[in-house]
Amino acid sequence: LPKMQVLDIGWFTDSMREGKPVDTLPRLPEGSTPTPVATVSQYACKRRTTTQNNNKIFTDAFEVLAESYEFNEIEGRCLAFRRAASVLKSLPWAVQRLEATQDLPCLGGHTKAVIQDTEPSKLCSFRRQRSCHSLFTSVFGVGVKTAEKWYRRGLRSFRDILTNSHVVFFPAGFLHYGDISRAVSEAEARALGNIIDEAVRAITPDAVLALTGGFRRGKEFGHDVDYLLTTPELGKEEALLLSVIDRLKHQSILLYCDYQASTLDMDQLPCRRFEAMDHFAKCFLILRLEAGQVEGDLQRVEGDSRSWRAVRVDLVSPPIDHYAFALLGWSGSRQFERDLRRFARLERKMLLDNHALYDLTKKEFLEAKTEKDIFAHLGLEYIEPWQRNA
Ligand code: DCT
Ligand code: MG
Repeated sequence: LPKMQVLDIGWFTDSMREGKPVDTLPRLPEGSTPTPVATVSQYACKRRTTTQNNNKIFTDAFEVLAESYEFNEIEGRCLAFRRAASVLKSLPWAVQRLEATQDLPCLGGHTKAVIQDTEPSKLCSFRRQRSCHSLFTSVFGVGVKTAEKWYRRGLRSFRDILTNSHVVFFPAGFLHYGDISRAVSEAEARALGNIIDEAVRAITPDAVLALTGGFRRGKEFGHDVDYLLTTPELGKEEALLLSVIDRLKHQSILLYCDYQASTLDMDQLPCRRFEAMDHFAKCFLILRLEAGQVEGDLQRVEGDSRSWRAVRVDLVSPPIDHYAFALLGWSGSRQFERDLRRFARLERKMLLDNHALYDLTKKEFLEAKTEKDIFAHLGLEYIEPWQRNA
């Protein structure tokens, strides 16, 4: 399909960003022929979604709403807007008129109302609430629940938080705040990859180090860099992770480390809760990255004369026999993972998580050495990592 002119509601998203009141939304032209829509699956794991988003105006608006519903614990609406955003992200064309969306899955009344005209006043108040939420969750270690608690207590700024005696806050979260709230570029991620790879090789030459998260999906920027680290020797992965952390510490590039030991217990699997953190040994790090190690410039504010910046890095160490599941789980996107699990459960009667795939009918775990094995068990066409930006 030819790429079409996007309906101009740029002023609408700009107003949201600037906090201006939004009174009316432009109506979509009436009486025009609907754009033909190829069959689009309701499951993100059956769609191919690259980083090129042709419907950013709409998906941004949906994501503002999804986030607000998440903060207010209205789960159904939150999910509905996330799914709708995800469907629009997968389209190789720009939505020009409402009628064009009529055959698309996951675009219900509420999402259409946003595209058309009914939700603006809500959007505006959501926007104000959201700016506080985003400010708070931008602090490393502060999640949705904590941000919402602070907001309900009437706290609106960092000053409010730091001066409120009832708030138990995390000093580590404010450590290098300026740096870690700034995006990480692909060049910076590559430089970090070289540093970690060098540390890993010095310890175990046959270790497996794999880039996951947004950068594996081809994103140009991310909020952190995610890696899986393991060894072919089963049971040695946790010791390897600890040695790597130790080496980074001795190189004086480890600025912060939150280590979580493995709590993996096969008897407790399969896990039915999607959002639960997996049980692998892992660490949430802040590393020091020198400008000289990066091709091009460091991402920093103008006037910053330091020769380095701090970057958030996650290192996860699954045992080698869980590697494929961990790789698939940590590669994201979150929406892609959510729908993989939903598809497995509803369409295949299987439970999938970051550790394993369990067949409820056969009552057995299905083995996988690669991601392709997992897609095959699920009877799904293989989707490349760069097509998982759902
Ligand atoms: N993930 C997971 N369990 C968690 C946290 C994350 O399985 N408790 C998965 C989902 C996505 C992936 O790991 C990476 O997480 P993020 O870094 O949060 O997402 P991202 O896609 O890499 O986004 P960004 O580019 O902003 O880092
Ligand atoms: Mg990431």
